[in-house]
Amino acid sequence: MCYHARVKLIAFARVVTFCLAASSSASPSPSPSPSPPSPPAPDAEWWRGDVFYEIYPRAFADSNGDGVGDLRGIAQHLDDLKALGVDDLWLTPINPSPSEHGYDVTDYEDVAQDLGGLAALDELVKAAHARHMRIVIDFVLNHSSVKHPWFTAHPEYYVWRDKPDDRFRRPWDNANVWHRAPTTTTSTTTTPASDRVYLGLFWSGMPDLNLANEDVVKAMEHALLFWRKRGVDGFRIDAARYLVEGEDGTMADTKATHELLARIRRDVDAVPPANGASPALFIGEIWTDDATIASYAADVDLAFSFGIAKGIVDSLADNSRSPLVEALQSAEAAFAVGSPLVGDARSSARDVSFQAPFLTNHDMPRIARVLAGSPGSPSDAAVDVSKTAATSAHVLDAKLRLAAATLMALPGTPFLYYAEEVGMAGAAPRNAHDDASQRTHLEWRDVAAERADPHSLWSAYRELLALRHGPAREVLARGALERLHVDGGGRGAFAMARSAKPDQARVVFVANFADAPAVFDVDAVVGRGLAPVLCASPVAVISVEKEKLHATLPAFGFAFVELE
Ligand SMILES: [Ca+2]
Repeated sequence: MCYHARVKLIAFARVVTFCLAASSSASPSPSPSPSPPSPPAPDAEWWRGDVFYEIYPRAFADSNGDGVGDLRGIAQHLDDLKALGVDDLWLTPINPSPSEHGYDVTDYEDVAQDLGGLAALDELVKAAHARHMRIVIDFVLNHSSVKHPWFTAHPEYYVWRDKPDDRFRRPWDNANVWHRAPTTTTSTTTTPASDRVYLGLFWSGMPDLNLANEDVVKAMEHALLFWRKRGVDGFRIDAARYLVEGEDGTMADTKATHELLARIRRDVDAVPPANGASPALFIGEIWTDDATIASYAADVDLAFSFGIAKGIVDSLADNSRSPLVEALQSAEAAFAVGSPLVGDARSSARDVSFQAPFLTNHDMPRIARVLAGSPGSPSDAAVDVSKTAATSAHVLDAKLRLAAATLMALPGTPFLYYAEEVGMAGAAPRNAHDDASQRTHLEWRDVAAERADPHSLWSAYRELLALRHGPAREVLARGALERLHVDGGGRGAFAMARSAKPDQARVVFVANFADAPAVFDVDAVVGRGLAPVLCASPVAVISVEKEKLHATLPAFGFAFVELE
């Protein structure tokens, strides 16, 4: 559904079809065979320009038929991900844990046996590096499982009070965060239930680690270096804004939390990479407003753009550009110092490429479910062969393509959530806490069918990811973003420019978030009549005349246009 054509619109009609991926010199070929081991020169910020793919390992691919996805299953599908255009992987927690999601860790220096253990991780890292792909793992720094041996052997590793301290509340819902320790018995000790309470921000099963205790920080740094020695390329720091509480009950964004993040990155970076690892990437889960996210720019390398994610999904749910525009305005204010490509000397940390935009992740209803109807509605799973259902399936498909296009048009390092590229909707959640519904099993026969169809959503994703590996790679990843005024077109009409340098080549992204066709002009486009369309939805018509770009887009249509 994407096409690549250079169209000289003013001088004379000339259409030369070419493949951006094949013309790329900026990245390895997306050939499905393993690339020869000639790694590119080490880049301290290798992630800039890459496309990441978040995997929930237990639902991705099962290598041994026990019904549980595992790390060898991921290794077997690296070439499939490479063919899609994925550069690097983020794995949600792989450590031993009593839960399926794994965010309550019982051993920070081991891999769960059902995922294949440490040997499988070593194999996966080696197989990924052979393809120039990097592996980033979830690192749960804020809390452990209540079943971690530390909880009984080292109570000083946790945060205790004689009675609940009501100054400490859970920030997002004001819930109690103090929990009474259960009676626990091990082979050597029995710890009776006491009147003392421990801090557990998320739930009683995940006590917060006392990261003001130097012994705890040392233990966690030991674990980080354990993974680095095995070749792991980076860490997604879970709950990164909640690490160290203030004495007064401040739960988030304390000075001590900033200092801790900066320190562990410095200490890890001081150890040379081993086993083929690249310089370590630290990405923060800092789920809050953009200004606060930006305050972490000196502490971590990348931060997820939660506001942008909501803006894209809401714009598609509401058939309006407004939520996306508001999200971009917020990001512009937070990351106002511009782009490294534009040459702003102050931009080293707070530039636009600090952002890691995405659509949805493992903590959210999947985008295909949100856009198909209200999340949780049991009726959306009903089979309906009426014309209405067929139409809505077509609309959903178009919306998912526009979501992916918008994601690839934005600055920073984009993250996909596994199976978004095949429109997987996940299960209908049974209640508000049923987050397992976002982590349903990927059906590989569905992927195979989508790959075989050049008009499928998977194929659209492949074309869009190719933009990130073609000549526009640098400007899309690191260029400045300028929202452009649109003249006409209704509430769905949207335009922005991505610029490497002022008054030089730039990519203009035009889109229509409404459910009816849109015809509009984009002002302030300095073109010279040459308007190569890099990628576009079907039936999009773009022309450039008299310094205006004229767009005719179907419902949920889009186009990437390169202006020279
Ligand atoms: Ca398995």
